[in-house]
Amino acid sequence: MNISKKDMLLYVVTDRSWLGKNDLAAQVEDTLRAGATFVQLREKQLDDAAFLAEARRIKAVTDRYGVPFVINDNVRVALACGADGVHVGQEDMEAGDVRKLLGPDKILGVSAHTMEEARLAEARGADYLGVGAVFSTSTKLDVNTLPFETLREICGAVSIPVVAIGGINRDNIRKLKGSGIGGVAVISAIFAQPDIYAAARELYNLSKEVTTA
Ligand code: 3NM
Repeated sequence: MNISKKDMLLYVVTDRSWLGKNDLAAQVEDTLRAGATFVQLREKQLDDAAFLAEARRIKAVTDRYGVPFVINDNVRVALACGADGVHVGQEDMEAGDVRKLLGPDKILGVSAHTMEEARLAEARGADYLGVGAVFSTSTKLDVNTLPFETLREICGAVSIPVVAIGGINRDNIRKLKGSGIGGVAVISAIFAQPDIYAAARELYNLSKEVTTA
């Protein structure tokens, strides 16, 4: 699927760690009301049946808003729920294998942390790249932070959109200005906040500022 740079503007990645008694689909809807342009369901603990049930609930919401919906690292769940695609990391299934399973029309997103990974992912059929960690993060422990210059070089070297990820919040997002990213992918600066709508709305407005610079 052809993904445009503007689809990356505010890319939300779900996380149930802060959910408590709240409902993830309702939280995702709050981000969509605030302007989120892309949703990734990321579940590291659920079995396939629970993952699929949650995926169906979230997809019903993203469909209503006409926003692309991808599943993190689980092609079976993505195909079963009819998601728009899959996002894989470097430690997950290899991008070319995922593309074969998905076919040409679904969205394939790939995480890249170096220029080499970025070029390879594009060659293997990625539609967009998640590049990070641009700032230090405690949400994912096995990632290093990447210099601004590397982010800028990757954006200039590939012809698919790039979304920055890792530790992005209202205080540091402006530092990404001039990098060439299409937008920001965010977990804790949205889902760990008491007011999800307000947090997402602020980041949406800030991302517009940063990406039109
Ligand atoms: N991937 P937060 S950083 C899921 O660098 C993920 O590839 C990263 O969460 C990468 O917005 C990251 O809370 C965590 O920092 C992002």
